[in-house]
Amino acid sequence: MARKLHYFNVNGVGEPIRYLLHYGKQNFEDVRYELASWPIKSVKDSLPYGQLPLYEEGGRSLNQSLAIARYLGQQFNLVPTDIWEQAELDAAVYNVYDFWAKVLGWFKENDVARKEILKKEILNEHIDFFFSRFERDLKANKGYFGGKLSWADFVFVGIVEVSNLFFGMEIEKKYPTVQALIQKIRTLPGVKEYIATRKPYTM
Ligand SMILES: N[C@@H](CCC(=O)N[C@@H](CS)C(=O)NCC(=O)O)C(=O)O
Repeated sequence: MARKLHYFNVNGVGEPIRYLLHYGKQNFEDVRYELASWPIKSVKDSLPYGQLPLYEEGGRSLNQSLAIARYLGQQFNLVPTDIWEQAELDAAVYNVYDFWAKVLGWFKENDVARKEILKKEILNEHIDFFFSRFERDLKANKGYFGGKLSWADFVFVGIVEVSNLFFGMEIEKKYPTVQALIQKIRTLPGVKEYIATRKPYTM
């Protein structure tokens, strides 16, 4: 079954999908677009909502990073069978994306003064608000969002990594359980080899 992931040559919301595909030992075409040459009109116009990532499998395609990650999670035994537990993991990734929305707000801001204010808010308030809660939830669940490895852990680590790159920091330093989860994901079979061979991302 031919698989293809279209995303930018960055580690944003598409990187957890790459991790999942490598963890699942899947051959896939990792199609990467350079941000500097975006938009490529013919590609953008062909996307259902004009944005990446787009995942293709067996002649069908799917947009929305979380839908793709959850779908792959199902394939690789990273989604629990209990529907309450599934919903808890959905909540976990939405919590992570609520943090990501703050980071994106900063990233997309063009006004220099306003951008600086948003950065200060993230560094002084939002990181502590969200990460003290992520730390609490992981601690209460054996170091994972769902008590054992799940697709939510992949999404979380991807978002921490890109946020770290944006702000030139290691957010996880103050949060040992978060730090441990990042290490666990980075050393998973498949993910570890992928990280060792990928080109380092820059801002
Ligand atoms: N909710 C979407 C958001 C996708 C999104 O924001 N994609 C950005 C890159 S991370 C994009 O395609 N930007 C280029 C554009 O909008 O032209 C998802 O999670 O997949």
